[in-house]
Amino acid sequence: MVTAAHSPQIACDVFCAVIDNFGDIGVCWRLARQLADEHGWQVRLFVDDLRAFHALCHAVDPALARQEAAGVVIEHWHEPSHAGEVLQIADVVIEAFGCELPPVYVAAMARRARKPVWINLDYLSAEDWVADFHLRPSPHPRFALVKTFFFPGLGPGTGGVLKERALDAGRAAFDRDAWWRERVGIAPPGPERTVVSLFAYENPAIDPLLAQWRDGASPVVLLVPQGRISGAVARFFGGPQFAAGDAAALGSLTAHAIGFVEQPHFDALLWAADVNFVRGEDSFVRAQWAQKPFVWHIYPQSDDAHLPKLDAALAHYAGGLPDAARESVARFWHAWNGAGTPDWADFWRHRSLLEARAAQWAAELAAVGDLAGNLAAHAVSHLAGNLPAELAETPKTQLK
Ligand code: TRH
Repeated sequence: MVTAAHSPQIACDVFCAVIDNFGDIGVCWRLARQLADEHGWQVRLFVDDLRAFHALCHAVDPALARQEAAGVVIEHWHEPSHAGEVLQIADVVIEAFGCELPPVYVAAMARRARKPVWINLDYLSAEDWVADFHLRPSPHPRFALVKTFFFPGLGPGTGGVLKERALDAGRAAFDRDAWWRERVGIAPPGPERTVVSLFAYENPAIDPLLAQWRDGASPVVLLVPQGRISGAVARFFGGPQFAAGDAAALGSLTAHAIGFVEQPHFDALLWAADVNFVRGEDSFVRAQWAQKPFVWHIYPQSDDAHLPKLDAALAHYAGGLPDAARESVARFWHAWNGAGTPDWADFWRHRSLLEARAAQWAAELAAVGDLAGNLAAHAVSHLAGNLPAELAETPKTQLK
């Protein structure tokens, strides 16, 4: 197999259109940094919404057309036709989530002597069909170009999900005590308290769940990054808002609102909690690497197209649990995604099984390989094949 670890000088352009929230840019930013850091690629990231990006990386200035952060060149993709200040075509072109490349860029790709490797990076789905469609080629209708569909997934035969090489070492070195003092301003809760992190969309199931935590026999400490669920938490406690630095308590429940942090600091929240409520795509993946029990608020799609995806993820992750625990996880996830009322006691009585499964599942998922590494290996092997015979001996830097 061709490995991508020693492929310096590969130029890669990633195009990202922000549809909603932080997931599109969240995935692209993580991938771009990984390709630059771990594979030595020269990466340019074209993004149409720099404000969402700024939330994940404060160094990104929404006013700038071109800038650099974390070793990645960032271009504000301000019009559909914009393709960078100087039209240079990269060796590897990644079009994220079906965003359409500027036509002028595609035409220039077709003129390039050495055709770029063109990848359409799709959204993550754990469904079975993904392995059949992963790496399927799609010839361009007019140009001599082939686009390859690259599907993230949770099972063998898919592109896997993103995982930085240093992630597990960072998790092992995590200083829980320091994190609590710095981020929440208190000492970490003792083992008699269950710490829950809550990153979610607006969700009608939040009220019964908060009430169960309030009325439960064992104390719960809730950490809420400021965002779309904050209003509901504020209403529950009877306050006007629940903004970073706010805290509230009712019965057995204590809640702390914390600020939205830059992306590399997000994992620490998951490591600091006993159970993580996550959403969308990227935080869902990070919760799996955190090796803690977790609950997924999937991104809702029209016609309930997200429900089979939820069940497919459950089949992978919860499939390794004994029947009662598996059914309880499925019930709780379904309720958190609109079908029924969540029953915390029913879910959390399986805590030790869920903790054991979380570690086991992370190992199973790691066997699929890291998405950036899988993508880089695919690109490197295809780049060699794309070299025209008359240029085979030409140094790569002269091919641009
Ligand atoms: O923000 P999201 O809901 O994004 C969604 C999904 O990706 C969905 O699949 C997609 O279709 C839709 O957008 C358009 O959830 P996600 O994917 O978890 O992205 C959130 C990002 O925010 C993730 O990279 C983690 C990051 N984050 C921080 O960097 N700091 C924080 O404090 C928090 C809470 C999150």
